[in-house]
Amino acid sequence: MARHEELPVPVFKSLEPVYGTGSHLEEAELRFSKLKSKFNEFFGHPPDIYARSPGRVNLIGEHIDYEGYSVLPMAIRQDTIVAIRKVEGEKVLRIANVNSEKYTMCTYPADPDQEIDLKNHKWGHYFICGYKGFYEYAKSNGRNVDRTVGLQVVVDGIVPTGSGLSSSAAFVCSSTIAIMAVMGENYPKKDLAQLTCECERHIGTQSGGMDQAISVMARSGFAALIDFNPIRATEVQLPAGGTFVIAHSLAESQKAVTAATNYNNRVVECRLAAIVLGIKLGLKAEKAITEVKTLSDVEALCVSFAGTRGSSDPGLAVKEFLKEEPYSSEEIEQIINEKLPTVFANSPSSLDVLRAAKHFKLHQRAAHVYSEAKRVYAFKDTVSSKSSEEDMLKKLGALMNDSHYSCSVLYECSCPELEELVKICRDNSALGARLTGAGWGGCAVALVKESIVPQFILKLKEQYYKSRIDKGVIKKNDVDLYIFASKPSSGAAIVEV
Ligand code: NG1
Repeated sequence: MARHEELPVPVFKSLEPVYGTGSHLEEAELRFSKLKSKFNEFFGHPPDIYARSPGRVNLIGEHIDYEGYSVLPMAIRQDTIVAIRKVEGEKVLRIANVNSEKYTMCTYPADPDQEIDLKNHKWGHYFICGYKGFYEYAKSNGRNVDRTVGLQVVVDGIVPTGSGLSSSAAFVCSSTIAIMAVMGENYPKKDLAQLTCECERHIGTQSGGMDQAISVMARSGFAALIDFNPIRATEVQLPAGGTFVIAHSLAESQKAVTAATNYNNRVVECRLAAIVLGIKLGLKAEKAITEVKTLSDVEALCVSFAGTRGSSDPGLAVKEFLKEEPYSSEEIEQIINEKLPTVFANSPSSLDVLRAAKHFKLHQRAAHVYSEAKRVYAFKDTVSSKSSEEDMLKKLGALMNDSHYSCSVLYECSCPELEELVKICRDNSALGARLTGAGWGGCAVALVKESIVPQFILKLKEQYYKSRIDKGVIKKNDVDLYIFASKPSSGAAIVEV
């Protein structure tokens, strides 16, 4: 039997296989019917087809997917639905949103080769990522698809934006799949995971692939260990007595806007750390610059160095060869015998990083990546071990706490609001709590014993959200949008209703 990631995206004629039964199904039915009438309002026709793709919460493995390391997320119930209709001969893409006040209609030419105007950020750009990605994939696989067809689109997304729950990937994946479906195509899920990861980079972030992979490949009831190169998802059954509670810090992180100093900055720092380590461990500078892209590329060298000290921890090489004080550009250029803008000449977004950076913290970033990569396997091994559930939950919580410490202190992707929230989670008996997703705002995830979830949520409402409601940051009636328990949900689907 084919592994499930080899299969195409499932096509359903009803909503139950995606949303289950009960209140979630009722909510989905309402959304689909509202989406259909909005589509009619905008375009005077019903859509041809729908595609949906979920957001995700990353349980452990932060900022390591782009370094080639496995991560362990689960899909959440909140998703983006894209309703779409093909309009032959119109040569225009019209992208509307059910929330038309916040997201006004965007119009683009029906041209798969168009460049995305990054200096002028628009919400519709994420759809264009999917549009370009679909055609890039079709072209490289010799598929003959009409390149001039017009599209009418209405989007309904309920993954909170800027929250570290992958609203962007949910949007890019549902867009790509909707376009693919309306064009009469369907590709293996693992190819879609790869192509959506690559095409989201058109927005200017150097995305690692976790979000798209879990959004496309998730299976209801399971978290997944996601490996890269090649992309693969292995189901992970979580212990029944623990629940993951997601809580928004209410600090919005605008990843695309802050990329040069935050997300892409870390990608560049990791690459530089990897090149410097490679050189210190014996590679010729020229070879290191051309061949070393990620810290996983030099892991074997680091491990064999550690072997000389009776260890297998790549972190030993970090301690030995990367100084803790930040490096200036000049210091790195001296070690690698090349100008930094030359190293990154093919990557405009990395050049933006170089222009914005004052210094580079190579030691801290590499130490985070190698230790976080180990924690992912420790998490996976704990879940599949024979320990008692009590012990298992304790260990998972401790790993989450260690991950948070590393993100906060070494990777510096936390913020004061997340620190306060994580502390409140721990003070209220969470077994572990950490920031999730890119950080610099967005959500925390806490592992909580199933039996205390309602009290836990209540306490957080009192201790974190009440003062923010009083200050008018959020409305009292909306608080359940910002803190909720989550079970692993299903991945992307095409819906014909
Ligand atoms: P979010 O939380 O969606 O901003 C981002 C990246 C991931 C991963 C995490 C950090 C995108 C689309 N997603 O996630 O690939 O690197 O940060 O672990 O860029």
